[in-house]
Amino acid sequence: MPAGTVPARAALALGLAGVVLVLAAAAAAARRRAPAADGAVFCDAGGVLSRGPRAGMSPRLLHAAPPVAAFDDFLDGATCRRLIALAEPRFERSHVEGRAHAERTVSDERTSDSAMLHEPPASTDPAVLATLERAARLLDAPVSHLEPLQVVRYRPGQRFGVHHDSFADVRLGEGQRVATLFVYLNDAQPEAATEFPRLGLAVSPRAGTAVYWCNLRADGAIDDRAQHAGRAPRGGVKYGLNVWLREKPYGR
Ligand SMILES: O=C(O)CCC(=O)C(=O)O
Repeated sequence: MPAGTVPARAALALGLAGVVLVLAAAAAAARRRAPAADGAVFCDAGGVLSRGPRAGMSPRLLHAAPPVAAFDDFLDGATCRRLIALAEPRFERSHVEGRAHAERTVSDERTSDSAMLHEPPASTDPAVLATLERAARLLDAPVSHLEPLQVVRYRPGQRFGVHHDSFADVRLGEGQRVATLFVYLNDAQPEAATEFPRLGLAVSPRAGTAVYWCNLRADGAIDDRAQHAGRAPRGGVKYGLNVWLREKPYGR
């Protein structure tokens, strides 16, 4: 059939539309991976998985899509013990955050204790600075995009029910929590797992292991599959550490 006939033009148009779609998808993916002009960062699981070994941390893929990875050698024992020691005198009843970060309330859904390491001398302790630097290296983000470290403690029966780390309504300059690194600071009972009910995944707490996941989809929408819970130990105590990556620099 000669070029220029109606079916040929239709095929050409379809082909062009396909190319445009592929290019648009590639451009969108690149926009989400590269730091934006305003310094915003996004979750990049592929980058984290390949960067880990270069930064001396071996990933264990716990779930493929969406990716959830464990880095068993994220923190050494001495750093874990130092972070617990810094947190002990600072623990208070944990809060849950409302639709935006500023709204904080006590809830039966979160009965653990939390300690913020956001003020000197804790915030300038070498263990805190080294942990922030290590997380920033793994995430390939500036330390300024990390929230101050938050240590959590669960005594027997204390728990954090199923929740999501990102906010339904983000009005603050630091933007959304795009990714979470949750680090176990001690070996706790397997019952005290971090559970992802939508993924059929439960991670047992082992000292020094960091679990990484994205809270948002590639288009920036909240990824419901990242819902998770901190289960209660039946005996002993579980210590963990939240390292949250924000889209934009976090106001300290
Ligand atoms: O305790 C856990 O295993 C998870 C903790 C958690 O999800 C949180 O503190 O936001």
